[in-house]
Amino acid sequence: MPVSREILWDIARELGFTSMGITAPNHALPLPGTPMKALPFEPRSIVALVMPTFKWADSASPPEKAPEKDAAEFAAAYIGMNTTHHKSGEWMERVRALGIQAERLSAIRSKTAALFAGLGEYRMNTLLYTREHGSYICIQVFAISALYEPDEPARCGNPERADLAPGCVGCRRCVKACPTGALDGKGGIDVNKCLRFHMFSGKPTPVEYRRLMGRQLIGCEVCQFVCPMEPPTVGIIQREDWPWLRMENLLEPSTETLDAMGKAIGVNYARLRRVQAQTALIAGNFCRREYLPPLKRLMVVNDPTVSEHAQWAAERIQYGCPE
Ligand code: B12
Ligand code: SF4
Ligand code: SF4
Repeated sequence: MPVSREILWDIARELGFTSMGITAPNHALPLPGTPMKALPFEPRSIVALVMPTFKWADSASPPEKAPEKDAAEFAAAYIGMNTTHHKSGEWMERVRALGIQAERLSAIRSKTAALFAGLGEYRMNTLLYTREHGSYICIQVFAISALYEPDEPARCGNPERADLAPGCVGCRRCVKACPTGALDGKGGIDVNKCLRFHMFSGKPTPVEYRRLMGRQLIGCEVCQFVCPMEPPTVGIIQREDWPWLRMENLLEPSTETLDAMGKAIGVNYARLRRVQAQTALIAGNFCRREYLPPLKRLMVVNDPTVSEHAQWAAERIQYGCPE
């Protein structure tokens, strides 16, 4: 007996997904420069699942405004993205248990697949907007061996260049608000200018962007939270006083700190040297002399990004802080 589409959706809904769309395998396009993973079966449908993420209740402050609290900061969306990753893994296992082969596709263009699966529209900040949750979503895409009727694509005739959704052309709030001018005002982005691109990249952040990192450990959402098209239904969560976010724990994190971080935002971020590299920039932005001893130790670790960031931070604290 073939498994109906409704059954796949029932499983997704039970796990917390708010939409599911289906498109044809030719709309699963590889990320530029990334070869497509060979699948152990012939994919007959592509399934895109969407789960809402979060905004902080007190709304994200622009990263350059370093507050008094002695802790780093991160975009609340990463909590939701971590949950979505785990829940979509559960979805895959339950679909497999029905006799359908399924594989997660991480190295494909998720927004394009979701556009073709009719799940949302493309806006000038380069994000996909769903009706219910705007761009505060996480998309997960799977290839499956069962054949289903594809959904109607939403405004996406050309996979290389989606049409911009109405309302975007005259607004430009995201373009004006981006601290680095990364958005080109036509729907494209210069990733080398995007702050998020430099966080946790493993490479030194260009000097001109280091102060703009403020106390942000991971994520930038300036071009999202200024957008008037974000619906009020976006999930709101309260910040907590997480010990793993405190500077005293982040500069030289213990295994417990990294474990707690991994549980909250995903193990792929809880990597010692990546954490230290970003935290060194934050320490420089806090401009507190008490960070000099750990920064001096980081200056001599065997990681060129960590040591360069630590050197920059130490010099700033010693000679360049505002009065
Ligand atoms: C690499 C990457 C980044 C890079 C580059 C982002 C970018 N906009 O290219 C960096 C590190 C900067 C980044 C940042 C963020 N990211 Co990111 N990222 C990715 C990743 C892994 C690949 C994206 C990519 O390179 N696609 C390649 C392009 C060619 O494919 P595409 O994006 O599908 O293609 C569409 C557009 O490029 C468009 N297009 C291309 N050129 C042009 C030109 C014009 C004029 C027009 C109109 C359209 C257009 O047409 C295509 C649609 O058909 C995806 C996950 C994935 N596997 O797709 C997440 C993903 C896009 N990121 C996501 C998120 C949430 C973010 C952040 C908000 C996280 C944060 N809070 O910091 C920021 C937002 C920054 C921003 N404004 O984009 C979500 C987006 C959800 C959504 N609502 O769209 C994704 C889908 C992850 C997920 N699992 O949900 N990200
Ligand atoms: S801020 Fe304005 S231009 Fe930018 S994505 Fe939102 S509606 Fe479009
Ligand atoms: S994520 Fe931040 S730096 Fe990147 S485009 Fe948006 S506002 Fe600009």
